[in-house]
Amino acid sequence: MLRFPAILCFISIAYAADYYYPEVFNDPERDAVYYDSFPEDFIWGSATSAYQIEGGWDADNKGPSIWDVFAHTPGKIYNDENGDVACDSYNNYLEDVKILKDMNVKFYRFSISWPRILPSGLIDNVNEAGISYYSKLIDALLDADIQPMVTLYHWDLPQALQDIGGWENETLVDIFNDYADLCFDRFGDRVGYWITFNEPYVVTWLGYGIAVFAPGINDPGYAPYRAAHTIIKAHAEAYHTYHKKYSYGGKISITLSTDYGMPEDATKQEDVDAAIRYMQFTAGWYAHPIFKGDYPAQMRSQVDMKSIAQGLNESRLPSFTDEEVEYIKGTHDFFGLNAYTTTVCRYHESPTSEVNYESDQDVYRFQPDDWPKSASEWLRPAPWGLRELLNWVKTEYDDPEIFITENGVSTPYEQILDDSDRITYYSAYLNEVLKAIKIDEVNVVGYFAWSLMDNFEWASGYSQRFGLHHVDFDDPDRPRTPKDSALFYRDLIASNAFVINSAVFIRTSSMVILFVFALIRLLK
Ligand code: PNW
Repeated sequence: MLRFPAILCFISIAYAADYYYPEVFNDPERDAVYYDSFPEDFIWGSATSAYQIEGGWDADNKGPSIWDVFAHTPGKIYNDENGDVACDSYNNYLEDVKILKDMNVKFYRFSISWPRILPSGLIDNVNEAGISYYSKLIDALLDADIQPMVTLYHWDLPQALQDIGGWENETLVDIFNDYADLCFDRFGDRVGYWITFNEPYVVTWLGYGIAVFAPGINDPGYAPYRAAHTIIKAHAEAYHTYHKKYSYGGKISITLSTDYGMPEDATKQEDVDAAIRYMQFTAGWYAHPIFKGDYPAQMRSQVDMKSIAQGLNESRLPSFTDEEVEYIKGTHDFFGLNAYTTTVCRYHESPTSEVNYESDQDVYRFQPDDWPKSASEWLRPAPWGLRELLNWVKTEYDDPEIFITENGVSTPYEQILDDSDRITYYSAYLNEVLKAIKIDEVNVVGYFAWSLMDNFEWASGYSQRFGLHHVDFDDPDRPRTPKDSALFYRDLIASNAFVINSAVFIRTSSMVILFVFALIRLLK
């Protein structure tokens, strides 16, 4: 007699909530869809980067970048594809502005190709044709009532600067500053938001550690640390230049990335520590110096300890002088965060013989097989991880203003316009952003969907599509067509909320009534 009402109770609870990935993520406490609105002034945007969309790789005196050289090297990119033409945004930028406008986004994050405006990387030879391209793009955006957020470095270093050692050469601090200064000078009156570097962790690890990205250096124990050290100083110098030399009143910061590191066994302190250490080695590597003045203590001790054990007479992780610490500390006006996925972390002691940035962490990482997939091997949707990550940033970096400067998911080349899996991803992730804002009081002020349109996905070429808009790469005009997800995003921006629909409302309320009745029966 007791059983029937008990079962009814259970069913009513299970069906009262809504889930985006009901088969895997169905914890009512953690995963149930949350209905509420975003703050009124919440910033909605979409993002791209120069090499991934522009094409025009040698147009109008542009110099070659490390990505031009890397992609032109056989065997580096899926199918030997490259960004020579990409979405041809060099010619189609008005089309880009139009599709942004159609979605009603108020912000567009794009990047400037350094060698397009400084072909050799140096300030002594400004390419006015390149300046004019970005100037026209910015004007077109402003005319359409869209604010630009400009990334100065989204990975396409002038090849001439790689020829002198790239980010391993400290002279790039001043050379980058000259480039940044030029951009502030020419565009600063019209650009309110600047990002110095996009995801330096990916630049240094994939580019200098394991050679899967340009410049293709394979030096996993040393080069990433050296390159990162230069990048952090270059960031700080550009930050100071922007605020000291100009008084535009805009904001400038850096965009960092990490997956949310989840301990495999939350009851084991060593797994909890491993997960934190992983995030310190990725985002914290840069965020700690910039927000707190120096590398994370755990990173310092791990790399120092390993270096000593390896018989080296100095740590592979360089040090900042006291003066540098002071100069770097506080060079942020917001926290730019790119977030795509979650990773499970387990403590694992790596052998001392491995002279390698990943081994330095003593962490083994994986993603469970039952998590949903995407077209990218590294990217499995696990939306609750974004809320956790936002809370981590809030706690670790003293409650900064946060822009999610990238978030999105890939689908295979073949899939065309009906991208319901992308809609599920965006719904799930944005719902977690909403929970972080409303329930946890994390100061997330804006969100940029990656990406405005399908584009050159680095070493994966065109095989993985991240776009809200489909691009036909077989057509010389590279026509853009909104996918279902673009329409979804447009509607979400218009409502600025997760609104409960009538079907869900009826189901939820009937489940509540059922629950109350079943409970009364049960208690009788
Ligand atoms: C970011 N990984 O890169 C970049 O900022 C974008 O340019 C890129 O298109 C986007 O994410 C999607 O990949 C990443 O292998 C590239 O872990 C690779 C990885 C992570 C981020």
